[in-house]
Amino acid sequence: HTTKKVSVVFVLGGPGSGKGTQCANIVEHFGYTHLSAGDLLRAEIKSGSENGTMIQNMIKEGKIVPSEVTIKLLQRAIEENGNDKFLIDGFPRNEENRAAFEAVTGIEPEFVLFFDCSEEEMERRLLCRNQGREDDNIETIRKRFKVYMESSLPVIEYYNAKGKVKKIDAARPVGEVFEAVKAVFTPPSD
Ligand code: UP5
Ligand code: MG
Repeated sequence: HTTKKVSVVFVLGGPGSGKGTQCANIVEHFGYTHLSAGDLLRAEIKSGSENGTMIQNMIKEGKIVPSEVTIKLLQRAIEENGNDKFLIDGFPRNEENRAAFEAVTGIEPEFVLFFDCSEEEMERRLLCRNQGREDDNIETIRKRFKVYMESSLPVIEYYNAKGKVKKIDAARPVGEVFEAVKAVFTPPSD
């Protein structure tokens, strides 16, 4: 188990729903540390690690990287950081990710922030992102949507059944989405 006592929010939603964009805003306003599982995996490819080629191939196919790889990266990032509040963006992506993370780290999320957006809008955003991501082409985007529907949505359903999901309409402009996000992180005043 992770020895540190930490507070974790899972930030979930389809490819292009705005997880990274909104996490940057949350960091600025609420003092969390942002850990994007996808960014950690892409950094692992760049570092030339022994798993790099495997990770690269899986991302190109829109497939979910074996959980022990992703969990190790997340756990290391948590332990190396002085903060005790983390946004974990884009993880867990399937039931096995979820169960393994809980078993290995002993961490349960405070809540799950869920960015709900139509596939049509997500596709539009990904196709005009233009940041050179190898998975932002229409063939891979379709595969990512399929994996999201089949494997990732059930994780959101799991937490929804536990009353832990804060659902945000993410199809609106960035500023409007952040207004809704702020309300989730701001304790009610009386
Ligand atoms: N944009 C954002 N918000 C907008 C708004 N409200 N209105 C208009 N435009 C908006 O946004 C995407 C684009 O849309 C940007 O250009 C942005 O400016 C614009 P972004 O904030 O980047 O969306 P995000 O949800 O973060 O999209 P991303 O593509 O990162 O989501 P994915 O979940 O697909 O990507 P991730 O990096 O998490 O994973 C990539 C791959 O890694 C996976 O497919 C998988 O192969 C692998 N992976 C694992 O195997 N395991 C993991 O645990 C994690 C990843
Ligand atoms: Mg992202």
